[in-house]
Amino acid sequence: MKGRFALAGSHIGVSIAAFAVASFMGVLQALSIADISFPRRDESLFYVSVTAHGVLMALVFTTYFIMGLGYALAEVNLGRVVGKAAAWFAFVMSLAGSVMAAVSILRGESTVLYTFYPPLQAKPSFYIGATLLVVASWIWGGVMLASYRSWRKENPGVPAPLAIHGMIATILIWYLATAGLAVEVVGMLIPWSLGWVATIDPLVARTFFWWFGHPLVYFWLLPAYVLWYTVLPKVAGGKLFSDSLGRMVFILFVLLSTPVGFHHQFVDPGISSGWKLAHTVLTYAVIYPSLVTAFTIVASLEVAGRMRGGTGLFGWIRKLPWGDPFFASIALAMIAFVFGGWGGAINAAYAMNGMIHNTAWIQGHFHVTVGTTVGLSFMGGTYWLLPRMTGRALRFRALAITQPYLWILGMALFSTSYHIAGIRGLPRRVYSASLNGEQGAQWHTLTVIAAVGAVVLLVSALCYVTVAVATWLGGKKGEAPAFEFAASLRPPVASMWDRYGLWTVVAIVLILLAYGYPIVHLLMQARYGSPPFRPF
Ligand code: HEM
Ligand SMILES: [Cu+2]
Repeated sequence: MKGRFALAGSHIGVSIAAFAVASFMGVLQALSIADISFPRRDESLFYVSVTAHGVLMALVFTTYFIMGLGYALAEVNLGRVVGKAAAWFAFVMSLAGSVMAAVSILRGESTVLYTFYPPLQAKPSFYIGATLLVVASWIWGGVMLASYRSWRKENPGVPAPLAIHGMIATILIWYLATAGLAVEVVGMLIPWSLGWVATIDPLVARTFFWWFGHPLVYFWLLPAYVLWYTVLPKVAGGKLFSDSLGRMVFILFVLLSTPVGFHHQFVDPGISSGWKLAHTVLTYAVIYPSLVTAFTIVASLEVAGRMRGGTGLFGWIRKLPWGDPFFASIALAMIAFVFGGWGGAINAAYAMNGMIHNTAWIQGHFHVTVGTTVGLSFMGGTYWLLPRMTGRALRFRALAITQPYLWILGMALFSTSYHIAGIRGLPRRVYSASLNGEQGAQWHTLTVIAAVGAVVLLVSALCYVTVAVATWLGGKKGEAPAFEFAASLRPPVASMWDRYGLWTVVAIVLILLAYGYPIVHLLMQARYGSPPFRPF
């Protein structure tokens, strides 16, 4: 790893390691749900595994990749990372926190699933470990913003490079989101797990959790969008259709990501239906920037396909570089998002949510969205980043190019089956789907197909890890390819979308409007606490 990318590389290394471990767990879980036996299978191990897999995938794999990508983009686009000592300190702190939480889970002391809903109670080391990871990510955000400010002083009046604009939006969303998490974890969960207070209010805790939980989705998604907007059109051989639309999209996410959390709490009592409806409407509003993204990126790809000589209504599609691992990963990630977005719109519909709430549909859904749209974008991103950061050519290119197609195949089997099983009433997070007679039999075939999909996913995951590790350690050394970003059809112009301070204030006002009254109202009712539960 070249010196300037040591920071980015270390983060991406941790992310790949977490992904590798968690992939094995995912397959065992899918086998278990399908009631396929394997040595040492039991209920308690299943829930330890689901907790570890969820945390490692959704919190560790993603967050470390995002931090690494951010540092790499700052080096390349801003020519600097300001505050490297703080950044390394944060890296060590985040590692310490992640290891603390992971050990606590693997010892079976914190089987609380990755949503850690009370009254399920974990050991303090789980919550404190997670807090260290989040505080470290705040420092990462601070280092990124300081790097931007330092660049800004030397470049007054110029709009930030679009990749940096997208990362700044990601960081703003992260700060706004984790404010809710901090209230829940520091204000409620840690004192309760330390025994300082005897009971906890699950509904209040869950409300603060989902203040954080939905924007978390955009914390994952926006860095993927950064790759889509700024790298994909270049690799495809074309231009970005509109820089201004990209800038608008990132800011709309800053505004709309957070005030929507009640769409996860439709079945919770104590929150009035009027407020649930208000969050539903805002949720539909946050679909808009994703639709604009779909339009802009597909238009950019059409520009690329035509620049490569494609003609006719669809002829340009065949001209795109489907044999490039980065391109294929991102293009397939985008196709997955068509289905993910469709499912998400169903989940968010106040009335339809009742059909799928807490069913297997949900794991079908989020493996398409975070598991594929985000996950596959990050895997593709690794294929783009590693040769540029290390000066080593991609090893086992054939594996790298097969890998995204395998992932989509595996996910089609896995996710479609769980979607259908969910509609047929299979709950999520079950040790075995074959618990009840006739209905169990109906579910069983679907869960077996999902398990086959999981095995294909594991093969794909192993291809990815093999390519990454082999490139890193043994790729052929040579001239590192340049970090090149897409030019837009029209050059970027400074606009209101660059006014980060203003938009942050508007976002805070929206959050206060969406959450202020409902939270005060909740707290003013008679509250009852729950003692801790530890089923395992
Ligand atoms: C090798 C690929 C993968 C396989 C085979 C797999 C399989 C599974 C299975 C079977 C479950 C349990 C579902 C349930 O019972 O509710 C699960 C849960 C989960 N997975 Fe995956 N998964 C994979 C990749 C991913 C990726 C890439 C991500 C995200 C980046 C992810 C995030 C999650 C999350 C957040 C949970 C929920 C944990 C919980 O309910 O607390 N998975 N996975
Ligand atoms: Cu949500």
